[in-house]
Amino acid sequence: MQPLIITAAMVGAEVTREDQPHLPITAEEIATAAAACRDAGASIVHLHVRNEDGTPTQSREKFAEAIEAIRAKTDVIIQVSTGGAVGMTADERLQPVSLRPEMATLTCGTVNFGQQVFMNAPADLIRFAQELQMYNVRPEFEIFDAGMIQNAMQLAKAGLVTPPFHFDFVLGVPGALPAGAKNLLFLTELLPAGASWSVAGMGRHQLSLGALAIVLGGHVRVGFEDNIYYRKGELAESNAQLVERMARIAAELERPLATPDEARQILGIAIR
Ligand code: KMH
Ligand code: ZN
Repeated sequence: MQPLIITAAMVGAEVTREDQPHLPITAEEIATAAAACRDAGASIVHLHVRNEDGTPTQSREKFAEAIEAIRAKTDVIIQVSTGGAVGMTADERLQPVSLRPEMATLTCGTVNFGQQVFMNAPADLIRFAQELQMYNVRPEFEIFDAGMIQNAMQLAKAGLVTPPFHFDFVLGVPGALPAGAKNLLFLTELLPAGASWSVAGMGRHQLSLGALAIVLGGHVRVGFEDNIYYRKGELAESNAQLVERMARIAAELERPLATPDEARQILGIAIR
């Protein structure tokens, strides 16, 4: 098995300080949380940024500020979000890509997102893939439902994404594929040979699906974007606490953790 890549999704676009008092918001808070997650065993941070008032933004400037602050503290891979928040335009969402981060997400289809719709029209998928290719940014395919794997492979067929392919299964968003062991297994069986994958389980599923992924040879995403609790009724103290727990489980299961450079190798990111 490959060494385990733990991704820390520390901020997201939806969680508020009211929901989770330890949510990092400023560039400095985000960088401090990223360094703590790296120390705890994460090799990627999935990055969203916020305005001063805590609202989500895809501002290029805000991303630049956060990336610079993270870079000053740690060697973790920075994966910017191009999903942003529901309702943002493609132009808005694509802003951080021109900063040439090592990685970015690429959501592979439209999906209900609670009572809202997370729009990713076919033409947008092509545009996002082209933009990532133009700036030499490695994509992570975000898969909210089974058909999205097919959409990702269409982009590959068109030469817009080259192997090695990396998928992230986002399971348990209301309106998308529910979280569960059988759904995760089903998705892994649909992947092209040689692809790597991780799982982002929503809420309590972050723990159980993460543990399953460790056993299956996949990778794991944890953090406040997907889950604010440590256990039922108990908020997590930090993003790093969630990373630490996953690292402990991996150690018990004798799955070594990937360093950022080992993760770069797995993901086809040139070591700079
Ligand atoms: N906030 C969600 C609507 C991504 O980062 O690429 C989209 C999202 C996916 O979080
Ligand atoms: Zn995200």
